[in-house]
Amino acid sequence: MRKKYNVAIVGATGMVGSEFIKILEERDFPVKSIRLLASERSKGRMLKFRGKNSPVQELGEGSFKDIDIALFSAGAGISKRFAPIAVKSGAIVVDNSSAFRMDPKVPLVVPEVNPEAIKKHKGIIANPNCSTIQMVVVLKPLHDAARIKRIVVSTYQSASGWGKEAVDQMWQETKEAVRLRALGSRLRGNKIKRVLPDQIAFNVIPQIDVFIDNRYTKEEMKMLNETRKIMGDDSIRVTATCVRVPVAVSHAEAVNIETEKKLSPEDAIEILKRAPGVEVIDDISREKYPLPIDAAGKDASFVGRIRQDESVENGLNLWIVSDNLRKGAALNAIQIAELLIK
Ligand code: 3JN
Repeated sequence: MRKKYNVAIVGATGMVGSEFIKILEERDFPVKSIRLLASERSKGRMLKFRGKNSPVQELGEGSFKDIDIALFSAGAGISKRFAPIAVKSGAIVVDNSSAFRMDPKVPLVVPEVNPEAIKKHKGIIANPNCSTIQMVVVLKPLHDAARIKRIVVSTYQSASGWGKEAVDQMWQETKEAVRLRALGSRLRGNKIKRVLPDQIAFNVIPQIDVFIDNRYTKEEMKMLNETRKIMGDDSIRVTATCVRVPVAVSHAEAVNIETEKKLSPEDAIEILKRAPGVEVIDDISREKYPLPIDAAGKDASFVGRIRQDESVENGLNLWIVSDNLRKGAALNAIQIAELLIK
């Protein structure tokens, strides 16, 4: 009989938490028992797992007794405090926050890209940032074929990347703007709770996470540092501009790469059609390309608009879209857990 595992979800009531539950069910992960953990606020709420109600418990130091695998998605602060406690209790932690991603002792894993890195884990495995995951799934096979020297990426990130409250903000603002027929101007004097840096309805915001000394945001620097670590190549140059757009689910990215060897768009399409975790949607004669509303709820990193960058010797442009709550978070973490138990 297949071995089964006691699984804990930290942040069970969040948007990624719900995806964890759904994907464990969908993929028939060998779960012996599930422990749903969240803050005191959610204590006692009931969530369904495999048709059975399970109570949400308050996260505490004793939460990890007998747990084999703990999936964390409750922010870096919670991970820093509780992941080491979980490991001490004998669990292996797959952490969705930035807390340990750049720790040289912690593997940062995208199963399609660097599955071998997982072997070096000492109890914690980090799940990369959503924007990084969907990009490297597509770029790794191109890197293997032609060596990527430089990446220039602009993101179009959905509200759910920041969580439920950001989606609520977008929803409330949208209703208010429509009510006032104020689609082309700022909403004023409303009482809508704002968690994003500004109004997101009928707007785009060139800020994700906070600014740091070099005038970039943390999200932009995560894309640089994490890409190098996952691809195992510190020579790749990366520059990112991360933008919030009024989309609920799925991040999109306009990606420009410069390669050492020449790759035609046709070569790239052939390589990507065979790449694990990638789906090519690139039929311009029928005006087909990946869209956030189509990627939502799916597993792949979708790529299209593949074309030559004619401004340089060896360059390509790509458009990459993926469900940020799934491949960008819960699905990637569960694929890591699947590697662990294999
Ligand atoms: O906003 C997005 O689309 C992605 C946000 C990710 C995020 C938000 C707050 C804290 C992270 C992350 O995964 O890097 C963190 C964090 O863990 O630092």
